[in-house]
Amino acid sequence: MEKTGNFQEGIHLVEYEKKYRAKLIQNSGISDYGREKESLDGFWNYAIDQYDTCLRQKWFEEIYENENGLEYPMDFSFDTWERMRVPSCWNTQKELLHLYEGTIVYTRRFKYKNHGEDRVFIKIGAANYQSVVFVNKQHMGTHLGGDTPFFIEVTDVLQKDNRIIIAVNNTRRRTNVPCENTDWFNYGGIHRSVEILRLPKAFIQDFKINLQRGSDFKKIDAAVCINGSESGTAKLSIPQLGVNAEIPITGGKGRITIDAAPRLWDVENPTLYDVHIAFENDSITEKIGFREITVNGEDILLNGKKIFLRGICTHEESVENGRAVTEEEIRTNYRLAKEMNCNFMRLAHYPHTEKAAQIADEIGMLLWEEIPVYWAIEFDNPATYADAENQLQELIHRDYNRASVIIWSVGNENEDTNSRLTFMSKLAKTAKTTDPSRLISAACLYDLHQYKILDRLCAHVDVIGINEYFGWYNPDFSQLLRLFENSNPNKPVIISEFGACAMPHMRGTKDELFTEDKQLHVFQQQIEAFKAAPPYLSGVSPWIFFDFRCPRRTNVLQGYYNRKGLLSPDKKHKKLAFYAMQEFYGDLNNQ
Ligand code: GCB
Repeated sequence: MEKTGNFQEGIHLVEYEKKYRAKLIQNSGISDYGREKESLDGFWNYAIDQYDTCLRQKWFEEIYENENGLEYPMDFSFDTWERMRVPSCWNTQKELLHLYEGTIVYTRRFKYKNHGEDRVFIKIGAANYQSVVFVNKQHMGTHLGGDTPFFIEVTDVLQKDNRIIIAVNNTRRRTNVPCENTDWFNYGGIHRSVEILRLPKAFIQDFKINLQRGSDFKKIDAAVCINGSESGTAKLSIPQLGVNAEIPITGGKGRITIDAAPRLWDVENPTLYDVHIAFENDSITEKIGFREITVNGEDILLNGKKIFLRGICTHEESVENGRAVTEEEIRTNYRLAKEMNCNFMRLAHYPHTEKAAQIADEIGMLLWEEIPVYWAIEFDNPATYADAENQLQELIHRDYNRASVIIWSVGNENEDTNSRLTFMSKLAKTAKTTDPSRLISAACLYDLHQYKILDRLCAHVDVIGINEYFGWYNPDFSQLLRLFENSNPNKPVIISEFGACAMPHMRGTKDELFTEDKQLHVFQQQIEAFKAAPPYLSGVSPWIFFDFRCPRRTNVLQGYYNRKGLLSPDKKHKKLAFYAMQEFYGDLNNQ
């Protein structure tokens, strides 16, 4: 559109975001587990930027003078801004920010000297939701999605003294994944670590390794993608298995199948091997478990043996740190899940930190990982699809080598419309093509009128997840058995959610809503139904491990928390239903 003589971009340009979104950072993953990295965590300067003035007025250009040498008044002064810890969720750091949604501009300086590396990347572990990144006055790119890592090459812009600026915006939007309406709290901030990677000219961008399905546990497939070189030879070694192999690279890619019979990884014996992969001057050492996960008819098989998934759903949250959970908090969750006799956790509803899968590999826990295609996504919008698919790819790239992860879930409780079917079946197919070694699932809704599994997406997944709230949102409990009898899924089904709210410590009769006794009663009925369920029932994962923050839950007992936890928000109090699940799972485990 033609601009008039008094048009001023900084205040008149309505679509100011467009140019930042024109340079999206997508699928930028670098295999980095087991690499040396330097941390940019710590205290960063920040400003609350409710009106997105950083992006509108281009603060990152740091222009203090006009062309006549006259000084401008500035709206910013990076080094004197207040400071906040990175990583963290801003909501937990300052009272003023407890409910804040919008943009916060983060910045810090860092020094850089070349130590012989050819290329330098910055990794941002996760920042919710839109991150516009600037280094030394240049826009490096914009990332969408609140929970997956992204990498930016900064080789050509680095100097001795550097400034990085990240404008993080967690505004809920109709077009985002998830959209503006969710049943959890919308934390904001750079909530996972920021790190620097120094790499040679040619480096291993992607390294994937897994036991080959159907090989009788005797073959390992490995694949590498090299950035910066088309040909050469990558070297793979697994000393404990006597493996020393060469992978020829052509067109930047190579793959190999090796004969090896590793001790299999499972929940009781989570055996991990040191795996080394090298290409020219680059090398990575990762701890890897080898296991096979398959479906046979209505059964899920782990290493060829039928397994029942004794699960629990969990959000990623702690009272103190919000979504930015610490390693100690993750370990506490796993310890409590094991105490409940779980072998499986559904990491709902978005990708949790990569540490979750790394620790699960180590301690032996099976995982379901999920992207936030939750409720009413804008299924007709190609940009929304691209965003969802990118989050899926970034997640798979990040956790492909984690033995603990057995299921990729492409979403939760979406209405069975045509546009949703196109959108989500395409995601399921993408997941399958990117990673044929795992199972694909989604948490679906049953048909509310016929009490039957009818969701058309079920045809596109390996394992069907069904969320049902008999005894709670649907008080007529008898219908659960009807649902089981009516359905003929011909594949494994997991009850991916069931549950009831209870205020920690609140007691009463089993008919009183929000008491632990009512929650226990619902769980007891559910457990009885599971015991009588058809053989296709291959696992259950109650909603949810602990009470979590939720702006939609405003009654006096809820206090902005979803109270369906089996634990209190601080994870210190175990509700009665915890023990019911512990007993049910304990009995199943001993069968
Ligand atoms: C569901 C959703 C979950 C909610 C839960 C509830 O079906 O998948 O995100 O938190 O119900 O408590 O209503």
